[in-house]
Amino acid sequence: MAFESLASRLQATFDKLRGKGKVTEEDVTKAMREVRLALLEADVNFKVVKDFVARVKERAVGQEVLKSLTPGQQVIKVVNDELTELMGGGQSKIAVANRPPTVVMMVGLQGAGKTTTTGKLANYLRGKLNRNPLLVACDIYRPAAIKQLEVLGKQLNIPVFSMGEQVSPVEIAQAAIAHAKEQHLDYVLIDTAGRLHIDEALMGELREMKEITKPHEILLVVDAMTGQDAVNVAESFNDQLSITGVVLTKLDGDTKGGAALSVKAVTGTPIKFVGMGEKMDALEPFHPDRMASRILGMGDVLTLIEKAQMEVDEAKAKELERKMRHAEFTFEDFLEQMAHVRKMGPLEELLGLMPGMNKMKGMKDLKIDERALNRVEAIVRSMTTEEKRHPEIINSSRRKRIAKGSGTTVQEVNRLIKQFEDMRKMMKQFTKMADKAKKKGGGFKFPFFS
Ligand SMILES: Nc1nc2c(ncn2[C@@H]2O[C@H](COP(=O)(O)OP(=O)(O)OP(=O)(O)O)[C@@H](O)[C@H]2O)c(=O)[nH]1
Ligand SMILES: [Mg+2]
Repeated sequence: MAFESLASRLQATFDKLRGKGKVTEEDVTKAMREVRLALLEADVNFKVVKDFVARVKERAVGQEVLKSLTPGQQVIKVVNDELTELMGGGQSKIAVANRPPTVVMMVGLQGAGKTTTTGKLANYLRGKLNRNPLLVACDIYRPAAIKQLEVLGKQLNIPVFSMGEQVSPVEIAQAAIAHAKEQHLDYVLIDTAGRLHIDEALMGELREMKEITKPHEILLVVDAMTGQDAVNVAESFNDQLSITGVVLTKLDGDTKGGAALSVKAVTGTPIKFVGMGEKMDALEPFHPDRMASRILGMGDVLTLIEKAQMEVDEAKAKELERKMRHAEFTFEDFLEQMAHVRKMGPLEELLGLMPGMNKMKGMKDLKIDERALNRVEAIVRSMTTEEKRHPEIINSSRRKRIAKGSGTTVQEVNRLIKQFEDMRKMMKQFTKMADKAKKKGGGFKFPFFS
């Protein structure tokens, strides 16, 4: 996980403060020394660290903290606020033109993830913002670059505009914008060529494209894994092009995180999105506040809630709760739940978002066995509708058939049915306890839904 070592160092520092009834200036100084080292080690820009620590210290040592009731907590809050501020404060959204189409230029060094991000962004715009994007192939230099974008377009079912390799990128971009107007497409995403280093030829071409197409947004794509270099690259691109936003890719890798923390402070340009993987749905809007609390180990509860809400609609959840209470939960519901869980993303990732989870011993190495899940699902899918609704009818010959149909063993089928029955029993018991407590006027809460 990205930020892992920074997060654990900061958390260790603050664990010492958290318990304190009183925090002295010396405590703060000591903690800040540790914070400073942790940030530097995470590859955060030197000057950014210096300013950051100075700001936190000033606020933390001030009256505001020392007179408060839980000073330890207050210091952590100051750090949280300042970290959030460092990354841009609020969320910076993608530009929308008053008159469509909104033109977005994607720029960056070779291999940063421009083309992939262009595809992801189109997918995001259509899926989350209900827009009609057009992908534009302006990388005429790298062999197969056009093809790469066309493949993504096909996969996403989003149109791709290309004119081959003989027409200049600027002309292609112009023609694409005209085409988008004609077709009433509202976003034009221009994928440009990358270079190994920042060179005059590349910048000249990008400046010309900017001049002529007047983009509403110039998104610089940088690879988070490159640490300080990412920030230097951002600075140069910003000097030359006045970029409007940054997309930080490969945050799913184990980057130390320095780039995410320095980019805004150094360039004045906010991070708008982060790339969390190679797949087309692995692009997330960047929320500085959530990232800060994630680094400080408060868990990205908001992201978690949002993910869950997106997938499970409330009425369904209510119905499910009712079923659980009355132990009417069937294997059909079970399948549906599993589909929801899967849609929310890899289980390890979800667990990582829960407060405290990333701190638990062994969590780092925990790999939820997706294969075991697949087998469970196969078993349930091999049941007839009747069996799914009334598991009690599944006798031994049916078990054999289910095992065969799902490519598993009778033992596995037995185990699953046993677990399922146990769960139903448990549900019944909780319901009884809840009813009793209610009669007594007690405050018992159903454990799964509070
Ligand atoms: N893990 C991970 N890989 C990514 C991410 N974004 C891009 N990649 C991978 O990075 C590699 C390069 O991505 P491209 O999109 O081709 O990069 P580019 O900037 O267009 O490269 P050029 O066109 O050669 O300049 C590909 O293998 C992508 O799958 C990300 O967020 N996470
Ligand atoms: Mg590319």
